[in-house]
Amino acid sequence: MFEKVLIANRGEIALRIHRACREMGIKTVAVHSVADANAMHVKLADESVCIGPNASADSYLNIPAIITAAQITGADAIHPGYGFLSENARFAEIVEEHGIAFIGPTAEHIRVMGDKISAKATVEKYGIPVVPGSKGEIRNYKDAKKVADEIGFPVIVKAASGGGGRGMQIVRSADRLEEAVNTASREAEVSFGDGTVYLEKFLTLPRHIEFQILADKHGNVVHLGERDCSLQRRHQKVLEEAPSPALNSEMRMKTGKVIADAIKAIGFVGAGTIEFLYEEGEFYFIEMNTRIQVEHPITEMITGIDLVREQIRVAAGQPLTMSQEDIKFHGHAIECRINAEDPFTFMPSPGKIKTYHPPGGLDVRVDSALYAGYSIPPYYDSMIAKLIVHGKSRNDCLMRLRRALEEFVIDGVKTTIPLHEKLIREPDFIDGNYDIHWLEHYLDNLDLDNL
Ligand code: MV4
Repeated sequence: MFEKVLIANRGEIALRIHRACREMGIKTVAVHSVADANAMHVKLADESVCIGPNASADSYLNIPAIITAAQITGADAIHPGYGFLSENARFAEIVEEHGIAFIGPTAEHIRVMGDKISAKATVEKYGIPVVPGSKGEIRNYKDAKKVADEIGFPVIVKAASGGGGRGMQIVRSADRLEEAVNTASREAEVSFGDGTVYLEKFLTLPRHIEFQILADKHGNVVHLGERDCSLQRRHQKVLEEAPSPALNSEMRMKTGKVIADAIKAIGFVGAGTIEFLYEEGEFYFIEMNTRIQVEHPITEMITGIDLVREQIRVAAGQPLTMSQEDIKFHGHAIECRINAEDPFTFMPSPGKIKTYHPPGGLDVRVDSALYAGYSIPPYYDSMIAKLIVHGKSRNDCLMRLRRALEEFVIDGVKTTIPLHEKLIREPDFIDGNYDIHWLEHYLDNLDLDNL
Protein backbone atom coordinates (compact mmCIF):
# COMPACT_ATOMS: atom_id res chain seq x y z
CA MET A 1 0.00 0.00 0.00
CA PHE A 2 1.07 3.61 -0.51
CA GLU A 3 2.82 5.31 2.40
CA LYS A 4 2.12 8.91 1.45
CA VAL A 5 -0.46 10.37 -0.94
CA LEU A 6 -0.30 13.86 -2.39
CA ILE A 7 -3.81 15.29 -2.80
CA ALA A 8 -3.82 17.49 -5.92
CA ASN A 9 -7.01 19.33 -5.05
CA ARG A 10 -8.71 21.68 -2.57
CA GLY A 11 -11.98 22.08 -0.67
CA GLU A 12 -14.27 19.29 0.46
CA ILE A 13 -12.86 16.65 -1.93
CA ALA A 14 -9.34 17.19 -0.57
CA LEU A 15 -10.77 16.49 2.92
CA ARG A 16 -12.66 13.45 1.63
CA ILE A 17 -9.44 11.97 0.21
CA HIS A 18 -7.46 12.87 3.34
CA ARG A 19 -10.02 11.05 5.49
CA ALA A 20 -9.84 7.88 3.37
CA CYS A 21 -6.03 7.96 3.55
CA ARG A 22 -6.01 8.50 7.32
CA GLU A 23 -8.28 5.54 7.89
CA MET A 24 -5.90 3.41 5.80
CA GLY A 25 -2.82 4.56 7.72
CA ILE A 26 -1.53 6.59 4.76
CA LYS A 27 0.16 9.98 5.29
CA THR A 28 -1.11 12.93 3.27
CA VAL A 29 0.41 15.94 1.54
CA ALA A 30 -1.78 18.95 0.78
CA VAL A 31 -0.94 21.35 -2.01
CA HIS A 32 -2.38 24.83 -2.07
CA SER A 33 -2.39 28.21 -3.77
CA VAL A 34 -1.40 31.42 -1.94
CA ALA A 35 -5.13 32.20 -1.41
CA ASP A 36 -5.63 28.79 0.24
CA ALA A 37 -2.85 29.05 2.85
CA ASN A 38 -5.50 28.98 5.61
CA ALA A 39 -7.76 26.40 3.97
CA MET A 40 -8.95 23.38 5.95
CA HIS A 41 -7.32 20.85 3.62
CA VAL A 42 -3.94 22.41 4.47
CA LYS A 43 -4.61 22.26 8.22
CA LEU A 44 -5.64 18.58 8.17
CA ALA A 45 -2.84 17.17 6.03
CA ASP A 46 0.39 15.84 7.55
CA GLU A 47 2.40 18.19 5.31
CA SER A 48 1.62 20.95 2.84
CA VAL A 49 3.32 22.68 -0.07
CA CYS A 50 2.41 26.03 -1.65
CA ILE A 51 2.36 25.39 -5.41
CA GLY A 52 1.63 28.84 -6.80
CA PRO A 53 -0.44 32.01 -6.89
CA ASN A 54 -4.24 32.33 -6.63
CA ALA A 55 -5.23 31.52 -10.21
CA SER A 56 -5.94 27.78 -10.72
CA ALA A 57 -3.90 27.85 -13.93
CA ASP A 58 -0.82 28.75 -11.87
CA SER A 59 -1.47 26.45 -8.89
CA TYR A 60 -3.94 23.52 -8.97
CA LEU A 61 -3.28 23.09 -12.71
CA ASN A 62 0.49 23.64 -12.41
CA ILE A 63 1.87 20.19 -13.30
CA PRO A 64 5.60 20.90 -12.73
CA ALA A 65 4.85 22.42 -9.29
CA ILE A 66 2.69 19.45 -8.27
CA ILE A 67 5.26 16.87 -9.42
CA THR A 68 7.98 18.79 -7.56
CA ALA A 69 5.85 18.90 -4.41
CA ALA A 70 5.43 15.11 -4.62
CA GLN A 71 9.18 14.63 -5.06
CA ILE A 72 10.17 16.97 -2.21
CA THR A 73 7.77 15.30 0.23
CA GLY A 74 8.42 11.76 -1.01
CA ALA A 75 4.79 11.04 -1.90
CA ASP A 76 4.41 7.70 -3.70
CA ALA A 77 0.98 8.44 -5.18
CA ILE A 78 -1.15 11.39 -6.32
CA HIS A 79 -4.93 11.57 -6.00
CA PRO A 80 -6.36 14.22 -8.38
CA GLY A 81 -9.92 14.42 -6.94
CA TYR A 82 -12.42 15.90 -9.42
CA GLY A 83 -12.04 18.87 -11.77
CA PHE A 84 -8.55 20.41 -12.16
CA LEU A 85 -6.16 17.69 -13.47
CA SER A 86 -8.39 14.69 -12.73
CA GLU A 87 -9.16 13.89 -16.38
CA ASN A 88 -5.95 15.20 -17.91
CA ALA A 89 -4.36 12.16 -19.62
CA ARG A 90 -1.02 13.94 -20.03
CA PHE A 91 -0.91 14.60 -16.26
CA ALA A 92 -1.58 10.91 -15.48
CA GLU A 93 1.23 10.02 -17.89
CA ILE A 94 3.70 12.51 -16.37
CA VAL A 95 2.91 11.32 -12.83
CA GLU A 96 3.65 7.70 -13.83
CA GLU A 97 6.81 8.74 -15.74
CA HIS A 98 8.13 10.15 -12.46
CA GLY A 99 7.64 6.82 -10.70
CA ILE A 100 4.59 8.09 -8.79
CA ALA A 101 1.28 6.18 -8.87
CA PHE A 102 -1.71 8.02 -10.34
CA ILE A 103 -4.85 7.19 -8.33
CA GLY A 104 -7.10 6.80 -11.33
CA PRO A 105 -7.23 4.90 -14.61
CA THR A 106 -4.41 4.67 -17.16
CA ALA A 107 -3.64 7.73 -19.30
CA GLU A 108 -4.87 5.76 -22.31
CA HIS A 109 -8.30 5.09 -20.78
CA ILE A 110 -8.59 8.76 -19.76
CA ARG A 111 -7.71 9.76 -23.32
CA VAL A 112 -10.19 7.39 -24.99
CA MET A 113 -13.05 8.51 -22.73
CA GLY A 114 -12.03 12.20 -22.97
CA ASP A 115 -12.76 12.11 -26.70
CA LYS A 116 -16.55 11.73 -26.79
CA ILE A 117 -16.46 10.15 -30.27
CA SER A 118 -13.99 7.42 -29.28
CA ALA A 119 -15.77 6.94 -25.93
CA LYS A 120 -19.04 6.30 -27.74
CA ALA A 121 -17.50 3.96 -30.31
CA THR A 122 -15.69 2.02 -27.55
CA VAL A 123 -18.67 1.43 -25.27
CA GLU A 124 -20.98 0.67 -28.21
CA LYS A 125 -18.59 -2.07 -29.39
CA TYR A 126 -19.07 -3.79 -26.02
CA GLY A 127 -22.84 -3.62 -25.98
CA ILE A 128 -23.73 -0.38 -24.19
CA PRO A 129 -26.65 1.41 -25.95
CA VAL A 130 -25.69 4.84 -27.35
CA VAL A 131 -27.66 7.81 -28.72
CA PRO A 132 -28.35 7.30 -32.46
CA GLY A 133 -26.17 9.59 -34.55
CA SER A 134 -23.13 9.97 -36.79
CA LYS A 135 -20.56 7.19 -36.95
CA GLY A 136 -17.72 9.39 -35.77
CA GLU A 137 -16.80 12.87 -36.92
CA ILE A 138 -18.99 15.15 -39.08
CA ARG A 139 -16.64 16.87 -41.57
CA ASN A 140 -19.10 19.04 -43.48
CA TYR A 141 -22.72 19.90 -44.15
CA LYS A 142 -23.12 16.96 -46.55
CA ASP A 143 -22.14 14.45 -43.82
CA ALA A 144 -24.47 16.15 -41.35
CA LYS A 145 -27.43 16.28 -43.75
CA LYS A 146 -27.10 12.57 -44.56
CA VAL A 147 -27.15 11.56 -40.87
CA ALA A 148 -29.94 14.00 -39.95
CA ASP A 149 -32.13 12.73 -42.78
CA GLU A 150 -31.65 9.18 -41.49
CA ILE A 151 -32.38 9.84 -37.79
CA GLY A 152 -34.75 12.82 -38.18
CA PHE A 153 -34.85 16.23 -36.46
CA PRO A 154 -34.25 17.57 -33.87
CA VAL A 155 -30.53 16.76 -33.78
CA ILE A 156 -27.68 18.03 -31.63
CA VAL A 157 -24.15 18.89 -32.82
CA LYS A 158 -21.52 18.27 -30.13
CA ALA A 159 -17.78 18.85 -29.76
CA ALA A 160 -15.68 15.65 -29.57
CA SER A 161 -13.50 17.33 -26.94
CA GLY A 162 -16.51 18.84 -25.16
CA GLY A 163 -18.58 17.53 -22.31
CA GLY A 164 -20.30 19.36 -19.55
CA GLY A 165 -22.48 21.05 -22.14
CA ARG A 166 -19.97 23.36 -23.81
CA GLY A 167 -19.97 23.67 -27.60
CA MET A 168 -23.38 22.10 -28.27
CA GLN A 169 -25.89 23.22 -30.89
CA ILE A 170 -29.48 22.00 -31.03
CA VAL A 171 -30.91 21.93 -34.56
CA ARG A 172 -34.67 21.69 -35.09
CA SER A 173 -34.84 21.79 -38.90
CA ALA A 174 -32.63 21.20 -41.98
CA ASP A 175 -32.32 24.89 -42.88
CA ARG A 176 -30.39 25.50 -39.62
CA LEU A 177 -28.06 22.54 -39.90
CA GLU A 178 -25.20 24.08 -41.87
CA GLU A 179 -24.73 27.09 -39.60
CA ALA A 180 -25.05 24.87 -36.48
CA VAL A 181 -22.24 22.59 -37.66
CA ASN A 182 -20.05 25.61 -38.41
CA THR A 183 -20.85 27.37 -35.11
CA ALA A 184 -20.29 24.23 -33.03
CA SER A 185 -16.98 23.53 -34.77
CA ARG A 186 -15.77 27.13 -34.43
CA GLU A 187 -16.72 27.22 -30.71
CA ALA A 188 -15.07 23.85 -30.13
CA GLU A 189 -11.88 25.10 -31.81
CA VAL A 190 -11.85 28.20 -29.57
CA SER A 191 -12.75 26.35 -26.33
CA PHE A 192 -10.79 23.13 -26.74
CA GLY A 193 -8.35 23.74 -29.61
CA ASP A 194 -10.15 20.96 -31.47
CA GLY A 195 -12.95 21.71 -33.90
CA THR A 196 -14.03 18.07 -34.29
CA VAL A 197 -17.81 17.68 -34.00
CA TYR A 198 -20.33 14.84 -34.20
CA LEU A 199 -24.08 14.62 -34.46
CA GLU A 200 -26.78 12.90 -32.40
CA LYS A 201 -30.53 12.65 -32.25
CA PHE A 202 -31.62 15.32 -29.72
CA LEU A 203 -33.62 13.71 -26.95
CA THR A 204 -36.18 16.30 -25.87
CA LEU A 205 -37.21 15.33 -22.30
CA PRO A 206 -34.69 12.85 -20.90
CA ARG A 207 -33.44 12.29 -17.38
CA HIS A 208 -29.70 12.26 -16.66
CA ILE A 209 -28.96 8.93 -15.01
CA GLU A 210 -25.40 7.76 -14.34
CA PHE A 211 -24.05 4.40 -13.14
CA GLN A 212 -21.11 4.11 -10.73
CA ILE A 213 -18.57 1.38 -11.42
CA LEU A 214 -15.43 0.15 -9.66
CA ALA A 215 -12.79 -2.00 -11.35
CA ASP A 216 -9.52 -3.49 -10.11
CA LYS A 217 -6.38 -4.73 -11.88
CA HIS A 218 -7.44 -8.37 -11.50
CA GLY A 219 -10.44 -8.21 -13.83
CA ASN A 220 -13.05 -7.67 -11.12
CA VAL A 221 -15.72 -5.11 -12.00
CA VAL A 222 -18.82 -4.14 -10.04
CA HIS A 223 -21.57 -1.59 -10.56
CA LEU A 224 -23.03 0.32 -7.60
CA GLY A 225 -26.30 1.29 -9.19
CA GLU A 226 -27.27 4.69 -10.47
CA ARG A 227 -27.66 8.33 -9.48
CA ASP A 228 -30.29 10.64 -10.93
CA CYS A 229 -28.64 13.98 -11.71
CA SER A 230 -31.39 15.55 -13.77
CA LEU A 231 -31.77 18.61 -11.53
CA GLN A 232 -29.25 21.00 -13.01
CA ARG A 233 -28.91 24.63 -14.02
CA ARG A 234 -26.58 25.62 -16.87
CA HIS A 235 -24.96 22.17 -16.78
CA GLN A 236 -24.21 22.54 -13.07
CA LYS A 237 -25.85 19.84 -10.97
CA VAL A 238 -27.88 21.22 -8.08
CA LEU A 239 -29.29 18.12 -6.30
CA GLU A 240 -28.70 14.42 -6.94
CA GLU A 241 -30.45 11.31 -5.67
CA ALA A 242 -29.89 7.58 -5.53
CA PRO A 243 -31.65 5.45 -6.57
CA SER A 244 -33.38 7.22 -9.46
CA PRO A 245 -37.14 7.59 -8.91
CA ALA A 246 -37.51 6.42 -12.53
CA LEU A 247 -35.94 2.94 -12.24
CA ASN A 248 -36.92 -0.33 -10.66
CA SER A 249 -34.56 -2.98 -9.35
CA GLU A 250 -34.84 -5.16 -12.44
CA MET A 251 -33.85 -2.32 -14.83
CA ARG A 252 -31.00 -1.34 -12.49
CA MET A 253 -29.51 -4.82 -12.29
CA LYS A 254 -29.98 -5.58 -15.99
CA THR A 255 -28.38 -2.31 -17.14
CA GLY A 256 -25.69 -2.52 -14.45
CA LYS A 257 -24.63 -5.95 -15.67
CA VAL A 258 -24.35 -4.79 -19.31
CA ILE A 259 -22.18 -1.87 -18.10
CA ALA A 260 -19.95 -3.95 -15.79
CA ASP A 261 -19.34 -6.52 -18.57
CA ALA A 262 -18.41 -3.74 -21.01
CA ILE A 263 -16.07 -2.06 -18.51
CA LYS A 264 -14.33 -5.40 -17.94
CA ALA A 265 -13.89 -5.89 -21.70
CA ILE A 266 -12.50 -2.36 -22.06
CA GLY A 267 -9.97 -3.10 -19.30
CA PHE A 268 -10.76 0.08 -17.38
CA VAL A 269 -9.39 0.21 -13.80
CA GLY A 270 -10.53 2.57 -11.04
CA ALA A 271 -13.74 4.40 -10.20
CA GLY A 272 -15.82 5.52 -13.15
CA THR A 273 -19.23 6.88 -14.07
CA ILE A 274 -21.17 5.95 -17.19
CA GLU A 275 -23.58 8.77 -18.08
CA PHE A 276 -26.84 8.13 -19.83
CA LEU A 277 -29.82 10.04 -21.04
CA TYR A 278 -32.92 8.05 -20.08
CA GLU A 279 -36.13 8.56 -21.97
CA GLU A 280 -39.27 6.40 -22.28
CA GLY A 281 -37.70 3.39 -20.63
CA GLU A 282 -34.49 3.40 -22.72
CA PHE A 283 -30.88 4.24 -21.82
CA TYR A 284 -28.63 6.13 -24.22
CA PHE A 285 -24.92 6.48 -23.34
CA ILE A 286 -23.51 10.00 -23.71
CA GLU A 287 -20.18 10.15 -21.82
CA MET A 288 -17.96 8.36 -19.32
CA ASN A 289 -16.22 10.16 -16.43
CA THR A 290 -12.96 8.56 -15.32
CA ARG A 291 -12.75 10.27 -11.91
CA ILE A 292 -14.42 10.28 -8.50
CA GLN A 293 -17.43 12.59 -8.83
CA VAL A 294 -18.87 15.31 -6.62
CA GLU A 295 -22.03 13.26 -6.04
CA HIS A 296 -20.28 9.98 -5.10
CA PRO A 297 -21.48 10.15 -1.43
CA ILE A 298 -25.11 9.28 -2.28
CA THR A 299 -23.86 5.97 -3.70
CA GLU A 300 -21.77 5.45 -0.55
CA MET A 301 -24.85 6.11 1.60
CA ILE A 302 -27.03 3.48 -0.12
CA THR A 303 -24.29 0.82 -0.49
CA GLY A 304 -22.09 1.39 2.58
CA ILE A 305 -19.03 1.20 0.31
CA ASP A 306 -16.16 3.71 0.67
CA LEU A 307 -15.52 4.61 -2.97
CA VAL A 308 -12.34 6.61 -2.33
CA ARG A 309 -10.84 3.78 -0.25
CA GLU A 310 -11.56 1.33 -3.08
CA GLN A 311 -10.04 3.78 -5.58
CA ILE A 312 -6.81 3.94 -3.54
CA ARG A 313 -6.73 0.14 -3.07
CA VAL A 314 -7.13 -0.67 -6.75
CA ALA A 315 -4.50 1.92 -7.75
CA ALA A 316 -2.11 0.08 -5.40
CA GLY A 317 -2.92 -3.21 -7.13
CA GLN A 318 -5.18 -4.64 -4.42
CA PRO A 319 -8.44 -6.39 -5.29
CA LEU A 320 -11.87 -4.84 -4.72
CA THR A 321 -13.16 -5.68 -1.23
CA MET A 322 -16.52 -6.86 -2.60
CA SER A 323 -18.10 -8.75 -5.48
CA GLN A 324 -21.39 -7.87 -7.19
CA GLU A 325 -23.38 -10.27 -4.99
CA ASP A 326 -22.11 -8.47 -1.86
CA ILE A 327 -23.56 -5.14 -2.99
CA LYS A 328 -26.97 -4.48 -1.47
CA PHE A 329 -28.88 -1.26 -1.97
CA HIS A 330 -30.37 0.22 1.18
CA GLY A 331 -32.94 3.01 1.19
CA HIS A 332 -32.54 6.38 -0.45
CA ALA A 333 -29.98 9.21 -0.42
CA ILE A 334 -30.09 12.82 -1.62
CA GLU A 335 -27.25 15.32 -1.96
CA CYS A 336 -27.80 19.09 -1.98
CA ARG A 337 -24.92 21.10 -3.38
CA ILE A 338 -24.58 24.24 -1.32
CA ASN A 339 -22.91 27.12 -3.14
CA ALA A 340 -21.79 30.53 -1.91
CA GLU A 341 -24.24 32.24 -4.25
CA ASP A 342 -27.49 34.11 -4.14
CA PRO A 343 -30.06 31.27 -3.96
CA PHE A 344 -32.20 32.63 -6.80
CA THR A 345 -29.98 34.84 -8.99
CA PHE A 346 -26.91 32.63 -8.51
CA MET A 347 -24.62 35.67 -8.20
CA PRO A 348 -21.37 34.50 -6.51
CA SER A 349 -21.09 35.50 -2.84
CA PRO A 350 -17.54 34.97 -1.56
CA GLY A 351 -16.57 36.35 1.85
CA LYS A 352 -15.91 35.56 5.49
CA ILE A 353 -17.89 32.87 7.35
CA LYS A 354 -19.14 34.30 10.67
CA THR A 355 -21.16 31.34 12.00
CA TYR A 356 -20.92 27.75 10.84
CA HIS A 357 -23.28 25.20 12.32
CA PRO A 358 -23.69 22.06 10.20
CA PRO A 359 -26.63 19.71 10.86
CA GLY A 360 -26.07 16.28 12.42
CA GLY A 361 -27.92 13.24 13.64
CA LEU A 362 -28.61 9.82 12.18
CA ASP A 363 -27.95 9.43 8.45
CA VAL A 364 -26.88 13.06 7.93
CA ARG A 365 -23.48 13.71 6.33
CA VAL A 366 -21.90 17.06 5.55
CA ASP A 367 -18.85 17.13 3.28
CA SER A 368 -17.35 20.60 3.54
CA ALA A 369 -14.04 22.36 4.19
CA LEU A 370 -15.73 25.34 5.89
CA TYR A 371 -15.07 26.63 9.40
CA ALA A 372 -16.13 29.76 11.28
CA GLY A 373 -13.70 32.60 10.50
CA TYR A 374 -12.73 31.11 7.11
CA SER A 375 -12.79 33.45 4.10
CA ILE A 376 -14.14 31.89 0.91
CA PRO A 377 -11.81 33.09 -1.85
CA PRO A 378 -13.37 34.37 -5.09
CA TYR A 379 -11.00 32.43 -7.38
CA TYR A 380 -12.50 28.93 -7.37
CA ASP A 381 -15.75 27.00 -7.71
CA SER A 382 -18.54 28.35 -5.50
CA MET A 383 -19.54 24.97 -3.99
CA ILE A 384 -18.79 25.22 -0.26
CA ALA A 385 -20.63 22.22 1.20
CA LYS A 386 -22.56 19.09 0.30
CA LEU A 387 -25.42 17.97 2.52
CA ILE A 388 -26.04 14.27 2.06
CA VAL A 389 -29.01 12.64 3.77
CA HIS A 390 -30.10 9.01 3.87
CA GLY A 391 -33.47 7.48 4.76
CA LYS A 392 -35.13 4.07 4.66
CA SER A 393 -37.46 5.30 1.93
CA ARG A 394 -37.43 8.31 -0.39
CA ASN A 395 -40.06 9.95 1.78
CA ASP A 396 -38.07 9.38 5.00
CA CYS A 397 -35.05 10.83 3.22
CA LEU A 398 -37.04 13.92 2.17
CA MET A 399 -38.36 14.50 5.70
CA ARG A 400 -34.86 14.20 7.14
CA LEU A 401 -33.47 16.50 4.44
CA ARG A 402 -36.02 19.21 5.36
CA ARG A 403 -34.97 18.92 8.99
CA ALA A 404 -31.24 19.02 8.15
CA LEU A 405 -31.57 22.03 5.82
CA GLU A 406 -33.45 23.89 8.58
CA GLU A 407 -30.62 23.16 11.05
CA PHE A 408 -27.84 24.27 8.71
CA VAL A 409 -26.48 27.72 9.59
CA ILE A 410 -23.91 29.45 7.40
CA ASP A 411 -23.68 33.17 8.20
CA GLY A 412 -21.56 35.75 6.43
CA VAL A 413 -22.21 34.80 2.81
CA LYS A 414 -25.33 34.03 0.77
CA THR A 415 -25.87 30.35 0.12
CA THR A 416 -28.17 28.19 -1.97
CA ILE A 417 -29.71 26.57 1.15
CA PRO A 418 -33.00 28.53 0.70
CA LEU A 419 -33.28 27.26 -2.89
CA HIS A 420 -33.00 23.66 -1.67
CA GLU A 421 -35.58 24.26 1.08
CA LYS A 422 -38.04 25.50 -1.54
CA LEU A 423 -37.17 22.92 -4.19
CA ILE A 424 -37.76 19.87 -1.99
CA ARG A 425 -41.29 21.12 -1.19
CA GLU A 426 -42.33 21.26 -4.87
CA PRO A 427 -44.98 18.65 -5.77
CA ASP A 428 -43.13 17.58 -8.96
CA PHE A 429 -39.96 17.02 -6.97
CA ILE A 430 -41.80 15.16 -4.20
CA ASP A 431 -43.32 12.94 -6.92
CA GLY A 432 -39.92 12.37 -8.56
CA ASN A 433 -41.51 13.81 -11.66
CA TYR A 434 -38.72 15.81 -13.33
CA ASP A 435 -36.33 15.77 -16.31
CA ILE A 436 -33.13 17.66 -17.26
CA HIS A 437 -35.06 20.83 -18.13
CA TRP A 438 -37.41 20.90 -15.14
CA LEU A 439 -35.25 23.05 -12.81
CA GLU A 440 -34.53 25.72 -15.41
CA HIS A 441 -38.24 26.04 -16.25
CA TYR A 442 -39.02 26.21 -12.55
CA LEU A 443 -36.44 28.96 -11.93
CA ASP A 444 -37.58 30.91 -15.00
CA ASN A 445 -41.12 30.99 -13.60
CA LEU A 446 -40.22 32.06 -10.04
CA ASP A 447 -41.35 35.52 -9.05
CA LEU A 448 -38.07 36.87 -7.62
CA ASP A 449 -39.88 39.78 -5.94
CA ASN A 450 -42.15 37.53 -3.88
CA LEU A 451 -39.96 34.79 -2.36
C1 MV4 B 1 -27.79 15.60 -25.08
C2 MV4 B 1 -29.08 16.04 -24.76
C3 MV4 B 1 -30.13 15.61 -25.55
N1 MV4 B 1 -29.89 14.79 -26.60
N2 MV4 B 1 -27.61 14.78 -26.12
C4 MV4 B 1 -25.53 18.25 -21.84
C5 MV4 B 1 -24.19 18.10 -21.21
C6 MV4 B 1 -23.51 17.00 -21.92
N3 MV4 B 1 -22.97 16.13 -20.93
C7 MV4 B 1 -24.54 16.34 -22.77
N4 MV4 B 1 -25.74 17.12 -22.65
C8 MV4 B 1 -26.87 16.79 -23.30
N5 MV4 B 1 -26.73 15.97 -24.36
C9 MV4 B 1 -28.64 14.38 -26.85
N6 MV4 B 1 -28.43 13.55 -27.88
C10 MV4 B 1 -29.24 16.87 -23.67
C11 MV4 B 1 -28.13 17.25 -22.93
C12 MV4 B 1 -28.37 18.06 -21.79
C13 MV4 B 1 -28.85 19.34 -21.91
C14 MV4 B 1 -29.02 19.94 -23.14
C15 MV4 B 1 -29.49 21.20 -23.24
C16 MV4 B 1 -29.81 21.92 -22.08
C17 MV4 B 1 -29.63 21.36 -20.86
C18 MV4 B 1 -29.15 20.08 -20.76
C19 MV4 B 1 -28.97 19.52 -19.52
C20 MV4 B 1 -28.48 18.26 -19.41
C21 MV4 B 1 -28.19 17.54 -20.56
